Amino acid sequence: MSLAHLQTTYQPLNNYDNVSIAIVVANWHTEIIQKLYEGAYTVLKKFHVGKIERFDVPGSFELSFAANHLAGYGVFDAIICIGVVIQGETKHFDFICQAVANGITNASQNTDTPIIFGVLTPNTLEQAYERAGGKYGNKGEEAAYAALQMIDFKFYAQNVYQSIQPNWIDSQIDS
Ligand code: RBF
Repeated sequence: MSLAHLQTTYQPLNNYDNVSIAIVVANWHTEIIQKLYEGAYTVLKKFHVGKIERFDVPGSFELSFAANHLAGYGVFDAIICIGVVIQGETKHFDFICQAVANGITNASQNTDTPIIFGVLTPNTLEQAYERAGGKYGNKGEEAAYAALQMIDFKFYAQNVYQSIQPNWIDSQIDS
């Protein structure tokens, strides 16, 4: 079973009227990027996300800087990064993919903001099209579902656990 099936059947839980989501778009392979962006935007609109803002950066390498910077303002509930890096074209592939994957992971953890990895890393342009509204679906849509799922995750965890004291505090008081 493909992961795409699992992700797109996630049923978003919240009311998203007050939610703000940034979509950061790397301007390489712009036709594919546009399809991924539209896929993400359509899903967010479908679930009535209150504010969707697009930011453009030169290439995928810049995605993690932009996401980290935007997350620092604390106004976005999630940030979706969209890019396409084609393996066959460049030795830069490994550098760019590693950098953006690590950069997004760090930015997400440092800012406590879900930052979604919507970066295609196929071998060929054709494989990229297949994942941007072709036979393997639209990874931009999946990125939008991932953002909503992570917003729901944070919302749930904060509501359930924020008021609960960690166990070690009880043991301090008892002793
Ligand atoms: N950016 C992408 O988003 N996708 C690419 O496939 C891509 N290929 C690149 C190939 C080369 C040789 C170079 C120099 C850059 C490439 N970039 C690509 C741009 C890169 O992410 C970044 O914007 C620039 O290196 C400027 O920091």
